[in-house]
Amino acid sequence: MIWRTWGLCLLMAGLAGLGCSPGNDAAGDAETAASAAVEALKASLTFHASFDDGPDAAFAKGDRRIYTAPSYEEQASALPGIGNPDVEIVDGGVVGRALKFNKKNVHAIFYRGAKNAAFQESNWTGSVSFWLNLNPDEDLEPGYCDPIQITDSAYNDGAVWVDFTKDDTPRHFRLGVFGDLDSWNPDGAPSGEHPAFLNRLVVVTQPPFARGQWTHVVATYSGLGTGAGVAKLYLDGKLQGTAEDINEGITWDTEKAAFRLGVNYVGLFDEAALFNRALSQEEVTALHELEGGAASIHP
Ligand SMILES: [Ca+2]
Ligand SMILES: [Ca+2]
Repeated sequence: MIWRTWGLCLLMAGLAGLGCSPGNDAAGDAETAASAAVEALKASLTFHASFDDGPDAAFAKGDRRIYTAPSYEEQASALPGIGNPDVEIVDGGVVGRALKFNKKNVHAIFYRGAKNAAFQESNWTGSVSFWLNLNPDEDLEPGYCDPIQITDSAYNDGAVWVDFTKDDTPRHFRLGVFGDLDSWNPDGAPSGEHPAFLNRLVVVTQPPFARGQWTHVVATYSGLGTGAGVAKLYLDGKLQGTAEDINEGITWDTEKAAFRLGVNYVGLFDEAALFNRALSQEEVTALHELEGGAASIHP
């Protein structure tokens, strides 16, 4: 729209021999671009859990309810609600209230994934956004921790996730996006050490997380299932790295597909949002700066 307006402007200027205002008002241009980005976010939002009025999503294209099962092996027995006494909703979120994991969470706590994440087997494209508040090195218990996973099965089989590593000091923060396991790892070699796994990850070796401070995480993914998938990780609005050549196919059992929260996590978690597009840098910036969080971009 901006370029079209400019083009029209130049045309008008040429015809009338008059100056055109946009170039004289850089602040106005930035404001227009930011409000265009907010409108684009609004049109692409598919899910938002604020935790301000309880654990169910405030906006969702699919099922709004949160579910809990004792573990992901027992996901089929999940019931609505937060069924882990060590997870509660507290004041002091990045906006309003937030989810607090008091102890390492080994329960399955999740939202239904397929519609909320706008999944499709060919050209799945989207973004996930959320905020964390923890000191990873002091607060997490031993082992890997995945603040979010979007998958029907596991981290290595049709999944988008971020994790904190277990053996690094400080713990590294990583983005992983993988299609079907038998496609990217046909030999069935151990996934976590596989070169095709490690070379794919976006790794932040000195992540900025701190207790008492909210850090914004956005992961975008596009073209999954087309043979040319791409994924990007942003922290506090800044691009950290890009994973390219995500070539394998991705299939889901949509009944099992879930937006998993707080896998082995300890700390605060807030403002989980999903979009049906890979957000641009401008849109990630606009999302990062939204007053009032994603409630202000409900369609
Ligand atoms: Ca909140
Ligand atoms: Ca699959």
